[in-house]
Amino acid sequence: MFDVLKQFCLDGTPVSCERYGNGHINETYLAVTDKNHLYILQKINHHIFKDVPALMQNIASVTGYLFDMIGDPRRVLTLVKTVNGGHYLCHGGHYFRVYEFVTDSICLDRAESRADFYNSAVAFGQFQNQLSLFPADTLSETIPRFHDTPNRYTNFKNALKEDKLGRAASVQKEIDFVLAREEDAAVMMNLLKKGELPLRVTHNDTKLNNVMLDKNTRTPLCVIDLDTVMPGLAANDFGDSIRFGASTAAEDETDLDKVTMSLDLFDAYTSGFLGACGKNLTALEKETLPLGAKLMTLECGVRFLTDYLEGDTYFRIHREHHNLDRCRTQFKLVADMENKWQEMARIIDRYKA
Ligand code: ADP
Ligand code: GN1
Ligand code: MG
Repeated sequence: MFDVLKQFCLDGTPVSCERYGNGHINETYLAVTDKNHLYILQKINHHIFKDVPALMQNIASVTGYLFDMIGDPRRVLTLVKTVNGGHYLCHGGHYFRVYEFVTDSICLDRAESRADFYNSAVAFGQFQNQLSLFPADTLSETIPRFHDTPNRYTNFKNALKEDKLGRAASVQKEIDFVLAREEDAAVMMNLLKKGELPLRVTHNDTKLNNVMLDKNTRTPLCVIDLDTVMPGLAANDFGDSIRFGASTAAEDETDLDKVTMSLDLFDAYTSGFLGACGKNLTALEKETLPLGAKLMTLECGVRFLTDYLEGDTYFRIHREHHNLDRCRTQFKLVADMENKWQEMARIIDRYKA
């Protein structure tokens, strides 16, 4: 990695470079120089992001736009240029980029308090606001049909038909769960197709560990992991945050009794998100926020199950059946949301004004 780092304009000479973070997609490293300057180095997963130049152009334009607006490198993810003036490096058949490390920050896999989760909602709500006038047509679609849930169903059914590893027979319960919800899965995309929901510039991967909070005040600094910033639905950004952050357990918890969707955390997120960007959302966008939560969770479960059937080629796994464990927590959350549907709608009602 030192060969790679040499090709970027760093403050000092790198003295260490270690694997870092819990992302499922890219390979992330923390690099430190002899001047004690911290950087994030990432090997971009080009099997997933097939057009890296277009991806990096998206990130450079979005972060440049935000920097012009905000002007503080702790409050905007900041790319470090290569010695040749580029935004990324191609080396040995792999693509690399470097970001300024967001200093004096924390990045959480679980909210340690209601306030932490509220603050992550403010971060994503503000991000949505800040990009509300960004020219969406200049962004490339880095992963086509990323949150097209019916298309995720098609991929799932193909994987099921192929059943490459002979795993389908052991997951019949999960397969039935998916198939029973096929009609619901299309509702959001149908509203979009009918022109009833607007496309906005959205983040599309609004996990809690894609937000940096200030270490001392625990208030929002910036949103990171901008690989999937592209036109999308506001309710999906809301929903993906609920999926991950309002769960009472980790995404890969094996004791499903521990996995529920916390209404208290749902309330906290709704108040932070709508407080930050609610004035820009239409009545139907607000009304469909609970549906966004359910469909992002269902879709993610379907994606984990598909990957399990296909032999774990997409999401990085750390143990056998990891994707199946992840799928099961998602379906447990979906079922829990179905039981709490009225309460979720009431919470939205409370904050929508
Ligand atoms: P992935 O797409 O694999 O999730 P991320 O861009 O989210 O990759 O990075 C993985 C982790 O690395 C993040 O969850 C966070 O902990 C850390 N990280 C990423 N960028 C920064 C940054 N600029 N400053 C500090 N930590 C970062
Ligand atoms: C991936 O990159 P990361 O770990 O923040 C995935 C998301 C999933 C998430 C599930 C580009 O997010 O879509 O919701 O895992 N990112 C991509 O934890 O597929
Ligand atoms: Mg991430």
